[in-house]
Amino acid sequence: MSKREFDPKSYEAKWRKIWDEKELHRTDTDKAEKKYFCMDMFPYASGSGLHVGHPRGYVLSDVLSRYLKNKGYNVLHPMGFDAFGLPAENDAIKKKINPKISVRTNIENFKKQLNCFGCMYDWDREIKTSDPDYYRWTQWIFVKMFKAGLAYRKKVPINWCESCKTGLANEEVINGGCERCGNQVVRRDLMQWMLRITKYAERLLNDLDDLDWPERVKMLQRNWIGRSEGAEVAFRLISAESGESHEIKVFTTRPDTLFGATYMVMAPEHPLLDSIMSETQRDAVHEYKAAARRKSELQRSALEKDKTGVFTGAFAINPVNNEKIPVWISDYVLMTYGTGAIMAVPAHDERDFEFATRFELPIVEVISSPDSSRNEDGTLAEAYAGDGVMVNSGDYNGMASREGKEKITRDLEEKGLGEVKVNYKLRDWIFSRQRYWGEPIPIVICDQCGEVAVPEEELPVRLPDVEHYEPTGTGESPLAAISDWVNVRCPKCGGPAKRETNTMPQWAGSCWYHMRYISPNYTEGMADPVDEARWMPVDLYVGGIEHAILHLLYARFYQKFLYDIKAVKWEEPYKKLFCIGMVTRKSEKTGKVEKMSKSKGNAVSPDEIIESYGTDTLRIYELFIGPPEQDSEWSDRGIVGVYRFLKKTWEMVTGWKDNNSFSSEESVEVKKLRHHLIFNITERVENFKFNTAVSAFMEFVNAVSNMKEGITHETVTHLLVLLSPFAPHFACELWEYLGFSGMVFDSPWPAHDPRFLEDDEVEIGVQVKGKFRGSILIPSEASRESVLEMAMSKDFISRHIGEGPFRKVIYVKGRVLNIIP
Ligand code: ANZ
Ligand code: ZN
Repeated sequence: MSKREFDPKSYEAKWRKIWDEKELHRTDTDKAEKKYFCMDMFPYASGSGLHVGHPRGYVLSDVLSRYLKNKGYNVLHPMGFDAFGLPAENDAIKKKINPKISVRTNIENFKKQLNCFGCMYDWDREIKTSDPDYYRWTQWIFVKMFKAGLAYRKKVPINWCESCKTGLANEEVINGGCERCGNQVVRRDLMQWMLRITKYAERLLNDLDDLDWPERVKMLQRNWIGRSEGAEVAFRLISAESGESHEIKVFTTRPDTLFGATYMVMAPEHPLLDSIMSETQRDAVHEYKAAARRKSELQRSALEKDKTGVFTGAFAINPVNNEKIPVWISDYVLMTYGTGAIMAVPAHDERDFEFATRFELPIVEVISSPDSSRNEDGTLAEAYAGDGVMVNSGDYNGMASREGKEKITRDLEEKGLGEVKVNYKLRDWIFSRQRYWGEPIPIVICDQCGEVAVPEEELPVRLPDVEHYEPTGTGESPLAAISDWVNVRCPKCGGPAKRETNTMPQWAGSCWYHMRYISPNYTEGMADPVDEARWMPVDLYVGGIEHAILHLLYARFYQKFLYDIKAVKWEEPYKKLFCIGMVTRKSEKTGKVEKMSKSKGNAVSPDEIIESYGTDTLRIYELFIGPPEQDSEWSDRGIVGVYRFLKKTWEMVTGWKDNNSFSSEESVEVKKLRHHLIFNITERVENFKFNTAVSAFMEFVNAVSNMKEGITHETVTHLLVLLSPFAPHFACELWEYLGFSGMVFDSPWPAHDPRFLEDDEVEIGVQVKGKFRGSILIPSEASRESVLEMAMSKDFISRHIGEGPFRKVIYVKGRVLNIIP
């Protein structure tokens, strides 16, 4: 019989076809015992296609899914497309093709590529967020939120991207730039739909504790939600001109420093400002307000920025000591946090200290601590923000600041001048986009009735076809120009009304898509309640860290809302999250090692790799490239190495068959190697150490490929079963070549026998310059380095050789060590 060369192209597509015909990847959601829901973050349907960085996560989740399926789990491993939103629309505009069409072709291409990765996706469950049957439910959720008072319309200053010509959510502004295009974001007042995510702040924060998520992601969410506990304290505010008295509240995390409040600062946008400032300061205040408008909140709150401000001419009364303190405005105080005004305590707050130094305002130390840093004259050299003992604080002197914080708050509470208060950094979610390619917001605006939800049975509100889909830049979406779509009857009173023409943001469709996969064709609701109860939550979710506070926070918010209205049974969507590291590569343009991307000119196409080396080589290399949670650099040599490994394995296995060299009994040596392999692969897959799992295969093949006997059918069966999640085509082809019955996937996952894992000990002779100096006992599998180390620890060796390094060390495995110092 002639030798079969290793030629992945000759069999990979064939096997995918067979899997399809056998419907191997269909999941029967009626069978929910031992369920495992394994999901990847679905790709944007943008036009750039996939590069080899993308499948890193897809391969990881697929190997795990295949492994669990083999172990008897009922695995749901779906895939879909995030088809609405900016990435898809910007791509369409660039190509001058209507997004309706370009998205369809992009998805076809994506699917072709995805299919070549050999993943076990159940395509019957494919989701596209731009399908009317899908976005009907995205709109339905919005209507429910509207009815629950969680969706509301408000004129707010928003982050506006001049280049994308749309408003953005706070989460979409990264270091002051647009999340999509990097353009600097400016402020603009627009009537916006908002979602009251702040109502869920406490639960979003607390429930993080129970999630099996990377600590890094939980920390990012905690900081973004930004809970601070303190007090709201009422000051009296005296108008400069009329002498009229107002009440103004400040939020402070340090009520214990109240005696050190030497001035007050209001945000330049504070509504009381106009009624309290003095005539003489009016011009300066207005000028300052105008300047502040031009800055983003991020710029304003940067710690290192020079502090600016203007005196208002008015004074406030400190409630604890009745002292009259000046009221200033400064842009480091934000109108959107706390109450928009602060009591400034320069001795103990860094920003206040800088401000007071600059404007020569008094600094009164009220917390004393040996840790504060001082000038030679004993005054504070910088703000001391820690705890200590209260001083200059009347009756509270001598009290520990922690206690004082509670006592002052209680005392103020009794006098009706303050109360305990918790604040969050989290803001409501700006939910309107002035763009075409998104879910229409299902609201009608009527002169008589105001905002009226489109009746649920009339959903979806379909996105109309348009000629001009480009953003207008006027603050209105292109939908506003389609008058026969815009003008409707009010669902409530039947009078003339207009549709809302803004669309939903990118993230709307991905907030709940996991549930649609469970029952993709269900028409009675967003998800079949029986199946949802059985299949949620998602057991493993794999994706990039860049979604830590966008998608992953929004999806948790949606889930909690849907839970509250009893639309779903589960309160958290994703039980375990795995964040996959990026694939990097040296850019030909810049020479720097950067995240792989088309625009950086350092992308490698998976199509080319598959063409030259086959899918299984790509799959294994994606895992072998490095620890999966870390960024790893692509290497062409690495790919060749993996290809050689598979080729060697191929030649080894076909050689056994061709030469009829299988033994009837496995040798002890092979048995040990096999059980080590079973143990290592199982343990490493379960713990997401996929890169070292690949090394274990390589070591095994290196060890057995030279053996002439002691290999049995069991040896090779187990090797192929273990390999099958990693290299499914390869394993299927060899399985067939060996004439084994059924499919490799149906063969049970082997179990290791711990008795064969223990290393034997052997005695070896140790020589120095070829002269025998004594024997030592070592584990038979010990490496050369560890044998040398063990030898050096023996007195009868070390006295002849010194400490090294040595000219030469020769180790004949299990026999003899010869050291030449
Ligand atoms: C007096 C004080 C004394 C403060 C002290 C701190 C230290 P976090 O932790 O971020 O919640 N603050 C309150 N509202 C503000 C606003 N709208 N813009 C800018 N700063 C504001 O910080 C709360 C603290 O930030 C508050 O506590 C307040 O300054 C300031 F030794 O009040 B503190
Ligand atoms: Zn009406």
